[in-house]
Amino acid sequence: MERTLILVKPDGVQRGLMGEIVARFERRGLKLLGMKFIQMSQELANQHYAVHKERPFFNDLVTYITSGPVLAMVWEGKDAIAAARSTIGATKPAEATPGSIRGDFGMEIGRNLVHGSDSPENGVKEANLFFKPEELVTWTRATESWIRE
Ligand code: D4T
Repeated sequence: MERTLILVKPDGVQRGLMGEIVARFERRGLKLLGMKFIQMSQELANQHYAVHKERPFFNDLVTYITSGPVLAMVWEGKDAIAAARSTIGATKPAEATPGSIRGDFGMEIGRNLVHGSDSPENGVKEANLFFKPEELVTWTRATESWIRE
């Protein structure tokens, strides 16, 4: 089983797209383990985007992600990373496939609405960065056998 940290970024929150975005992961068949609405601190943003520290867009990235509240979630499933990333769409929304979140709602890389972990290792790492173990719920989904063989 893989885990992915999904963030509805400040633009998604401000534009009233939280419900729309959550619904897409839910309908896809991923299982929600935890969710919280938070204002990210500078420190958390620096940690979350540490891999981009040397990139020219790093400061803009931190300013953007801390510019308002975000909805942080952990979703679980077999192949959760790939499934979530295809639901999200390409990093540059102008190139994202219609039907993906960024392809349906986005225009700019600096306003790309959603974050999703890019590997199983980062999924676990990022879930642990945003959530304490007791904030993630272990539960049985009644529809499991209709989603998974
Ligand atoms: P996130 O991490 O937000 O889910 O985005 P992606 O996984 O799709 O893309 P990424 O890690 O390559 O980039 C992280 C973040 O940086 C912004 N960015 C990226 C940017 O502003 N300019 C750039 O040239 C790149 C490559 C967008 C997403």
